Amino acid sequence: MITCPQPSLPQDALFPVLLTMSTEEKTLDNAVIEPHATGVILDSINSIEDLRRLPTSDLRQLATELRHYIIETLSHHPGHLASSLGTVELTLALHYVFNTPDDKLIWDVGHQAYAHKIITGRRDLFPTIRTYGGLSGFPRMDESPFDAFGTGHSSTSISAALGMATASTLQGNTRRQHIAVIGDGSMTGGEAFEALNNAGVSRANILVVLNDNGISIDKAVGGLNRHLTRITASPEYNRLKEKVWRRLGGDRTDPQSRKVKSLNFFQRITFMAKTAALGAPNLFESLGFRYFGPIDGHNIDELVEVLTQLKAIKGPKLLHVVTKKGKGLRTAEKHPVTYHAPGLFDAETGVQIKKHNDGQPLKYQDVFGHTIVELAKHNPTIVGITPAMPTGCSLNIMMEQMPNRAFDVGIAEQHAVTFAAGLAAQGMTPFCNIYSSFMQRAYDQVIHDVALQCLPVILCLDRAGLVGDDGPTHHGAFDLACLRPVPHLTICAPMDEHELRNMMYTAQLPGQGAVVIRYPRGLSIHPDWRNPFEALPVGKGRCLLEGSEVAILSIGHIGNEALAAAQQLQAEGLSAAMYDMRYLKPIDTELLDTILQQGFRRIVTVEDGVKKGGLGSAVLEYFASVKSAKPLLTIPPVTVLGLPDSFVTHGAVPQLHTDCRIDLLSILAAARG
Ligand SMILES: Cc1ncc(C[n+]2csc(CCOP(=O)(O)OP(=O)(O)O)c2C)c(N)n1
Repeated sequence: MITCPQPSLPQDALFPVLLTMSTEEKTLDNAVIEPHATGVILDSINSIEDLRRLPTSDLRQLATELRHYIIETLSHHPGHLASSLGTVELTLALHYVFNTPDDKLIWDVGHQAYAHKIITGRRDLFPTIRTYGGLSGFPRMDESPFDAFGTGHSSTSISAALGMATASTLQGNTRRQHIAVIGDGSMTGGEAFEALNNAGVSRANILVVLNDNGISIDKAVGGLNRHLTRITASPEYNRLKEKVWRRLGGDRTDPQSRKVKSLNFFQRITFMAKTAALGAPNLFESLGFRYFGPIDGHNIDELVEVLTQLKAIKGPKLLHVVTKKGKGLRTAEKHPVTYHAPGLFDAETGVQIKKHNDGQPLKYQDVFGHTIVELAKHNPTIVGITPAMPTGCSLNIMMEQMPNRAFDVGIAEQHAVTFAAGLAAQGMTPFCNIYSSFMQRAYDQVIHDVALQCLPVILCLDRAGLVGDDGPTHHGAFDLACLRPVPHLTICAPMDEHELRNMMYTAQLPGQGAVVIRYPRGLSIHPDWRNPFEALPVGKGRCLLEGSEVAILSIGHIGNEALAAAQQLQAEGLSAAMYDMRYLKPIDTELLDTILQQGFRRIVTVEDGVKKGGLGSAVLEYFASVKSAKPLLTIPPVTVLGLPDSFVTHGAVPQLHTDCRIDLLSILAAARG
């Protein structure tokens, strides 16, 4: 781990001021990036000191060059485009004004931090972003001292900033600044509210920068979104703030101004005026934050001015900036959902370069999306739930066709699960679709609100297994191991999309209880995905290839690799059997008994979750119990293949599978012994 440099004293405090922005100013221009933006200034930024040496008048050009570099690079090295384009000016202003890395800058989620990476000494490595051995797509504390906190999952930044601010106080450092940059989508996450609630009554020296682009990955949802829209769109609100300021005769360029000194009085009046204009108190002020804004997050001069002034204000404060997601690339501005992470695209036109999918199987997520609609047409109790990932998990198909029965609840995994439990308690059949790694957030809700209550919630865990470029924050590594000990759960994983459909069909049949179905990111197997539904025998595995010398047992999509290995071994003359266990819980002990009776020389288990606690563990536990009941029975050696007891880096999935020894060659090697 990289240690942070010793803190140095921040610049002298300037003076506090409230700024406002007229609605005219707030209309963001729609300019595309200047076509010939060269990297003259950017090329000269080799350290943060280089940035701080620039005259403010150069920052605008630097922003243009940064945008150009991000667009150009991501056009052939795919990544999170639109969010990072929206924060270019904000990034420059924050680093220009604050004394990073001593001042702590925390990016929520971190998918918008590309400009931050580029100007903090990682410019030349930027083309390696999200590739194996290259830069991470998210801030990582071991990558740079400027990455004050590792992120990837949303809504953590305010908690982390508050923790750091509290530590600074306890350590006698009252000058250090702690800044959390959080999007309006991430602000809907419960943890962000918990942190606001805590920070608002503290004296912690933190600045929350609310980056309001009016959108999450998909359309923003919920009451907070309405509240922010009312603030940013209310001409009355902004006019009133301006009026109060003028009436006080405020001169924000004069730090000695009598009116500036009467800031508290001014703030009180402003607060009352804003409350009257909004018809409700400003949420953040109600929670104890000093609220500033909204200001134009693309006006770098104003950002620098405001941030400079905010530096001098102690205690919890929130600056509301309005930005445009995809800023600078017209197609991305127009289609921010698609351009959140567009894959390859033409840097000049922004047009996506799509691979031809003709004859290819569907993605698992799309099979889920179509299948839930198909099932819901026949079963009126079925509803769909997603915490902010309707496009990612394809629940948007149901949201379009059955808008009353499909719910995007915001970035709120815990709420999503308990909301599902409530629906189930009233006789509905909820399919709650959550990415495997985000489900970790809702572990207690699964235990306490679903399993303990014996409620028939169907949890569909998308992106299970290694997801590739997003890396350790996003790998679905732990679901099998962490859910297996939970009573009352049925846990299964399909080897292909036909199985996924059948598992979904089976799960919604009466009397099934709580069911977890986990499946991976990416393409399924068969071009013809729409098989007729078939009820599966719950807790039963199947033998896909008979053999007598070696048995390979697997669960889920990785079973295709296991099957290929068994077939290759047979072709080589080694009699390998292959079993798709299908269900981790209840595990098919009858099948395991049969496997033991066959007298295999060796058994190999394969899974794309952590080894500790997953399929291999379940098999070993069962074999140990059999052995203790029948001491004379011979148990063959069992090799467990799965993810190691360490976090797996980012990179292409095949490479990561090789590293983790769950690729074809590793399975072959383990089976040969
Ligand atoms: C716990 C968790 N749930 C879901 C996600 C997936 N996710 C990544 S970015 C994002 C949207 C964030 O919206 P916002 O904060 O407004 O930032 P923007 O993308 O608009 O810049 C979501 C839902 C996540 N990273 N973490």
